[in-house]
Amino acid sequence: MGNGGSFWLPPASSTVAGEVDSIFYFVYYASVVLFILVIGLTAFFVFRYRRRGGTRQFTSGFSHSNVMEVTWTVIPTILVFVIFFWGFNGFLKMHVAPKDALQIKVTGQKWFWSFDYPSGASSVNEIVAPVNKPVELLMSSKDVIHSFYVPDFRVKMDVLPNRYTKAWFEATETGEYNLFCTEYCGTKHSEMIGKVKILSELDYQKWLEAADFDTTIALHEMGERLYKSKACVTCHSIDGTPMNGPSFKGIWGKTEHFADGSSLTIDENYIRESILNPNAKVVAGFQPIMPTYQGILKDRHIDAIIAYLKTLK
Ligand code: HEC
Ligand SMILES: [Cu+2]
Repeated sequence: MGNGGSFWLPPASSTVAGEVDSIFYFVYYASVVLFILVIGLTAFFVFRYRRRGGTRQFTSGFSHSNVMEVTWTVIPTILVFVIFFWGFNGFLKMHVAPKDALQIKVTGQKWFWSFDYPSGASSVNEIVAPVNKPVELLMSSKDVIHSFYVPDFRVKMDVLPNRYTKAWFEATETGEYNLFCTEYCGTKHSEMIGKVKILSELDYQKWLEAADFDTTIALHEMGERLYKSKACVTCHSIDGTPMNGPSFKGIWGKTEHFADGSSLTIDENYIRESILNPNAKVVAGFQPIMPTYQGILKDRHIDAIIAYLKTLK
């Protein structure tokens, strides 16, 4: 046992792993003891009562022994009960996430994993979570059945299409852990391998902030992604058609008129204000239904959206 793992089990790096391992070792050592007892006695009797010399020896008429029958009924029954209640208790613990768990959405599809975080960030093939904090996984599949398995956490749960399944873990150490798909899901099943990256709370927050901000692509492309992923697309078109909100087509530099009769030329500060405090100025002819993105979009995201809006001539 212990964190280095053993011949039988990988390192134990989650809060439930210790108990899973204890039950495993209990069953394992009980089996070893019974194996030695049964095979040992068999071997001993075979030797002790082997045929010797020319004369045949017979035992006296012997039908049964109450003491032995009660013993070999009661002891295994107790063992089975212990394993059942211990295991059932552990099963419940592993299936009911603590109330304050952080929820991460897990999506399996041929042949990779994707993850969505409460902040709106997302990642592919690498699930990032803070240490010493319960994390609940809400899982579904886009195609066939997959299975989410992190050996070091002793967490394993099927991921199904058309249904949500849940699992949870609380990592006890920072580091990187293997994530496997353990349900054969097609030709590249064996390559459906990911990582669980456990960070300190601080690093996790930093990661979240950076996660939504890919530095390998241009700012306006990032803005376009955010336009789609942050649901702007449900209320704002880019082809000039007004929807719940005004279209973004040609928005840059145009003069906007507001419900209170005032007007201004659309610039960076106005867009920033529209995103963080949408009701400060309500565009004439529209309802003040835009949600605030305060706390959801960071400054960098707003920069990206502004860059994108500038491209929509
Ligand atoms: C639920 C619908 C809805 C969503 C989602 C939404 N908006 Fe809006 N938005 C509106 C409405 C309605 C208005 C006009 C009323 C107002 O000014 O509050 C508006 C106005 C705006 C304006 C001012 C437009 C103009 O022509 O003056 C900007 C800029 C804007 N939204 C940006 C965004 C961005 C960026 C997102 C996504 C991060 C977003 N909105 C998501 C409904 C929405
Ligand atoms: Cu799979």
